[in-house]
Amino acid sequence: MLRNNIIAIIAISFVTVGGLWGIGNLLNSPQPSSLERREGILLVAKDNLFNETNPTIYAKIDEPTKLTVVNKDLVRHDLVVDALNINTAILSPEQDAVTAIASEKAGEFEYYCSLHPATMRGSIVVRGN
Ligand SMILES: [Cu+2]
Repeated sequence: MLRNNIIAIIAISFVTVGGLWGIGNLLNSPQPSSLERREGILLVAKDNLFNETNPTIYAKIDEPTKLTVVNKDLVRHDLVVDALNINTAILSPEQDAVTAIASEKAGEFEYYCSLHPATMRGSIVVRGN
């Protein structure tokens, strides 16, 4: 009899704690991660590519655009745009860097990873308003 009571108390405790834990999760509804809240352009380095396709990035003259580079790969990467003086320096896995695309001139500028320039390169197109 005593043992049954103890088992019941333990079971009720589990239910109570589980319930409180659930309520806690509801109250602290998941916030978007800091990366998701960042406006601007996000480039994710993974599998020796930027955003899977090395996409063309568009920006406007005299309108700085925030550029975040995140290394989600198992190896180191960086992002360099010689013509726009952008260089994140080497990013280890899980590191990120925030910079900006800013240009007074229209044009097409090449971005690349200095460690994997054969596969990780694309264009930044800066256009007038
Ligand atoms: Cu790379």
